[in-house]
Amino acid sequence: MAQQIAENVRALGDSVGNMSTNKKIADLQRDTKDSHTKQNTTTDYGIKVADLDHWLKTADDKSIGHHSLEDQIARERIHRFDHERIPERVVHARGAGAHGHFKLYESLEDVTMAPVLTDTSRTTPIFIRFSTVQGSRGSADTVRDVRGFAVKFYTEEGNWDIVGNDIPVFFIQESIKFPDIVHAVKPEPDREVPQAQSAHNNFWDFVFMHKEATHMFMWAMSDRGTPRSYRMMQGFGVNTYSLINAKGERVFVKFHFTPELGVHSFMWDEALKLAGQDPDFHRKDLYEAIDNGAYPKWKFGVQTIKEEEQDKFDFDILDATKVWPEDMVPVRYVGEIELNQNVTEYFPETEQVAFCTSHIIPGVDFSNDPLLQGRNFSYFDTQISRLGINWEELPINRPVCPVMNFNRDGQGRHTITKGKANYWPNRFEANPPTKHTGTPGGFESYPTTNPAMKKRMLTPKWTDYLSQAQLFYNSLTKIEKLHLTNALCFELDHCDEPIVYERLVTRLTEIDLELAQMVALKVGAPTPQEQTTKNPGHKAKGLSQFDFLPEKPTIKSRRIAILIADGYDSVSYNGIVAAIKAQSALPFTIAPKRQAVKASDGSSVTPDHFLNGMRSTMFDSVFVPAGEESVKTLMGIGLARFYVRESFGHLKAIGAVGDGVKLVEVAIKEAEGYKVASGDEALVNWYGVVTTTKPDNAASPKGVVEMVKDAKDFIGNY
Ligand code: HDD
Repeated sequence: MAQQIAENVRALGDSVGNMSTNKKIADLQRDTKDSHTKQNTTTDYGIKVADLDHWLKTADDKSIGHHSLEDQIARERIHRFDHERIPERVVHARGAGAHGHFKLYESLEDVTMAPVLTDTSRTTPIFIRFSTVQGSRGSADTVRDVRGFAVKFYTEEGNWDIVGNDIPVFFIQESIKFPDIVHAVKPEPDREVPQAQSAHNNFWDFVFMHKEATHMFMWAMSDRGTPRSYRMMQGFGVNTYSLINAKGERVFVKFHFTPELGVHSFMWDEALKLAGQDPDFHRKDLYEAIDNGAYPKWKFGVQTIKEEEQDKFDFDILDATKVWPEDMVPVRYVGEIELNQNVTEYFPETEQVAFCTSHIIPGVDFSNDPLLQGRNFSYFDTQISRLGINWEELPINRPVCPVMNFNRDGQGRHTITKGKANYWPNRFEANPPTKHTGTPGGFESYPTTNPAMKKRMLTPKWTDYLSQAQLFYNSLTKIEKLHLTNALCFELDHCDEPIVYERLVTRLTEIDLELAQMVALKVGAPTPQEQTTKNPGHKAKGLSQFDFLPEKPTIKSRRIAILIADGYDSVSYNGIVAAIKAQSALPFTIAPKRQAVKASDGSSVTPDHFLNGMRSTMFDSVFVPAGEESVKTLMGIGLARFYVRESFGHLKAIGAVGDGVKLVEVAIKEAEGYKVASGDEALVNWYGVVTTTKPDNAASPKGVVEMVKDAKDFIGNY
């Protein structure tokens, strides 16, 4: 089945992987070898090995005696194994990565001289690593957390890294506080709990004590904290960088990546269950989509502000706890990234890839964003403890353009450099610097003037901590607000020190009284009576994720469960499978058993999974084909009824044909007002994870939004 799906989707493929011409993939071939060959095993120093099963020891036919330390082959294997682990990343330890490319379709030469952003004929190889922040390397994918979105562009002018997140703002303004926020969110030091959760005293204590974190925690508690897929979330560079054009002029810039499939999230209940049912859900989802030819794509855009306009905003444009509202500074979309090749081996690629915010190219420069300035120190530094000083020679990290420097030695040095010139200047005039010519040559920092006073401070503009937290909350739809409220209730309920949840409720009272009252009720804090800071009710576009539904509704790459049992109707079953494939989505047959299931006409199919093997949470949608006997069997199985009811509770599209409708009706009968779609038209109108059994409601993004609004009471009570 999986192979059929892959072929089907590939045949339909609307995108060309361009793998053969990807310069980075070609570069990695230098270090890639195939282990599935008949080549004999050797030791690490190359001799062939005669026995891989026994340690050299004294032995005769009756008994075995002492092991011999002499066995250099056994010792080499154990030594090698003992040192396989390297320190995991101090944050963002759990991640998944893939290769792809960046294509520019509109030149940005008015604002930058970087050819990767001006030359529309170029295709630039990229590697992206997505991650969670809090959990360890072995933690679950679907937990509530910020997601990392780190992009390495292998440009002809050197590597350029945008080390971003799926949320456009950050918890703190100054990087000196980074160890505190990370200590506070990570497991508490006495018992090392909780894992991959922000729902604990230390985190909420920290964010209360840092009012500047309010905006970011509102984002993290919104549905952005539980993405449906890495492929369905936005990416933001977060920090303010600069772009420099050929005339030497500067603009400030923020980078954006917006997914072609739209922004979609799990409901909290789904995310919670999936963390147990399949901790690798996001990792597998990325792999599965790329493997099936459904290549994830994002539009790449920039927001720019001219130097002379930098002071015209209420906030400081260098403050990473603030967005630049899109109504004030529109996003200019100029290119596209696509991921089209999975990694060959996780460790040398996804684990050893190392990003640095300081990796910029001529035409891009930093700003005085205090968070960015600190990050520029931290990333290089952390790679040294993780990978050693020669980490930039590792295959995944080395640039595709020539590298020449005076580096020598250090642990794990690979390059062998001929000649005597290991310093500059030298008598051979070897490896001179490149003059900066206005077009990209040698990197030169943009010249700026700075205040003369040396002080530990920020200016008063940085102390407005609440306006954008209010702006964000005001801009959400009702259902998003409800989800955010529920998330805060869950998190604060996990805090057992009253000072923590009571104080946090007072902070919420500065954002929205109703929100604060609801949370107080659920978490056991005193109910606040009045809003303590005025909320002027401003809204902005680009904050609600409903502003990022796909331009064309699509079910491409969505996973659809088809429930059958013996006696199913092969016509409706085959029909739905074909229709799903025709939409480049993935059908999975689920039955009470995994052995062949017989149709009423005598044909049969082997299911992909049995009911308990893959629960409804693993799918975006459920369909029940016709077949009297099949449906009767399913109706008699509690888990089958629960499958449909749980999907309904998670607002997934549910479709049924013929007798299949009975199962759907039985399963969701307690939710009055929802009609069950029947007939072939149901599929045609299935768009997205949040839809209804009413086909006409689900036919457009607007319909989806309306439906979500309609359904809010049901979700609220779920
Ligand atoms: Fe960071 C990793 C994103 C602030 C210090 N960070 C890391 C990764 C991402 C981010 C996506 C994982 C990269 C990968 O996949 O290998 N970090 C951010 C964003 C921030 C941010 C969007 C706010 C704008 N980070 C930040 C600060 C500091 C760090 C203020 C320290 C001063 N971050 C690190 C680090 C990590 C890291 C300790 C751990 C592993 C690594 O760098 O390579 O250096």
